[in-house]
Amino acid sequence: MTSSAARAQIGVTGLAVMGSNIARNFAKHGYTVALHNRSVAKTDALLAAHGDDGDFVRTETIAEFVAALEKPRRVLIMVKAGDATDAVIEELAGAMETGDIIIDGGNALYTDTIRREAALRARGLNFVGAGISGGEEGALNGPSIMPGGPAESYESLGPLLESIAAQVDGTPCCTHIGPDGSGHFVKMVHNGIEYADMQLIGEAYHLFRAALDLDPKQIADIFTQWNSGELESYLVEITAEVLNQVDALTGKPLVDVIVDAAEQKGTGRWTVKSALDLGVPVTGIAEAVFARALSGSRGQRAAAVGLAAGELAAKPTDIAQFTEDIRQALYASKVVAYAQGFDQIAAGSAEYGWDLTPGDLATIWRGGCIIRARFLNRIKEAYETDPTLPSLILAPYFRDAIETAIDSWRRVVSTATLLGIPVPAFGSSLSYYDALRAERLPAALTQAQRDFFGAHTYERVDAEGKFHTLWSEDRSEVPAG
Ligand code: NBP
Repeated sequence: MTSSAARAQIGVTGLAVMGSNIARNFAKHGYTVALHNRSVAKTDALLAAHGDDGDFVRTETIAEFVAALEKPRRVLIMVKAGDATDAVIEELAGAMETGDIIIDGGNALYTDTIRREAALRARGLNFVGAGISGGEEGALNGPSIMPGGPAESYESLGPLLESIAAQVDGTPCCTHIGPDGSGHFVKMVHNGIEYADMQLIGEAYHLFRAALDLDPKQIADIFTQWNSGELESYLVEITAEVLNQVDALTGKPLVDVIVDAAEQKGTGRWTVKSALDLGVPVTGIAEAVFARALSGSRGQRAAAVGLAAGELAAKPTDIAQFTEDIRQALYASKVVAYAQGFDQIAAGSAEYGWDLTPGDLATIWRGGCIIRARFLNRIKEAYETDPTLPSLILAPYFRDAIETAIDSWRRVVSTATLLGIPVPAFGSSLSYYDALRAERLPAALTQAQRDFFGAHTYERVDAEGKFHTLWSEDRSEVPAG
């Protein structure tokens, strides 16, 4: 650790778990990193433990911190998202100069990022809202980074970010996403997909236990096996590790001593709220968020235990077949979850004029982040072949995969229902698929009802224009004008 003026290529303020690991990552890549934290103790703790990782500049005040940076200055904020981010931005902006770059690497709500970018642009500063995925380990060894903001700031910032990002097949898991809030929007949807993926894995696990009476160790072996096939992914890999874990206190599988009430920190909820505003059916993500909420309704659940289940069917006897059915159902449902997430990204892009490239996102999610998976190569290829795909499930590879999976998928959803085992994400994904491929939907009846009680009008299949029926009179039909 040395100190001299204006020589650090990057500054990191906010040195908790994420900030300290990203600062170390920059330093390990040969950059001089200026360090700052509200309380100096964290800065000193980082230097004491990892000062040898590279060249750091210790600073105590924002003025010292800004003075330590070469121009244009690049400052990465890694503080608790929300008011803290605004407070830090305000302090930094007062000390920085035209053309300097402030990067928010926290989990900001994308509408906050849009607001902050506009405000800082008006003050001559570049603001980059960068989604960063991968948790502590990714931050240190290579995260997936989704930077939004002005394209010109990426020219100066991009090479640094790309060098510390995860690399897959020689390609960094970082690219300029688009203007203002697009980076945080994409990170938000990424987290939503993560929710869906985890819920689907949870449902597969629950079926193994409740329908096939397998124990966690046996299920871990199945997930390990799956991880060498088309389901290969970080989440499937860690699921096997989690299920193999034994509780040191009781000797039981650790998963059995963990309370079955899941938390949600907010990004899943944000994804669903945004999808509602955009009118995009992200049923898999929504079911995942609601499933966590239901699991957390512990009082209600305790009161409802033992309610009638009705007559339940016999459990499957062909374990190998049903295991394969679950694998297929998981894969097909996962395709649906990603298809819905990419639909939301397309809708956000259109709404905010971001001109996002879906294939780029599949590329930078292949490494560093929680949803990294072999399967993302297929998504990348699908969008490279046809960037205007109406839905991912229409890409030949995924259309064929679902065609292969469909019988298994139906068996899993129907068997689960007959056994009284909840599979909200498997079930809603299958219904979504069936609705999307249906020639006619009951929405015609909905439109008729709306016209009946509210004169909302409807369109006809055989004529242009809007129509209204005088329902309670002679049922005659008149153009709505
Ligand atoms: P936290 O979210 O726990 O935030 C702690 C940091 O914020 C400390 O450095 C703290 O300073 C600073 N801070 C707070 Br709190 N209020 C402040 C204020 N008013 N002014 C200045 N600094 C303030 O840290 P984290 O878990 O490392 O996450 C950092 C960001 O990265 C968050 O936005 C998070 O959502 C995001 N993120 C986290 C993960 C993950 O896996 N944890 C993954 C991806 C993104 P102090 O030391 O003085 O209290």
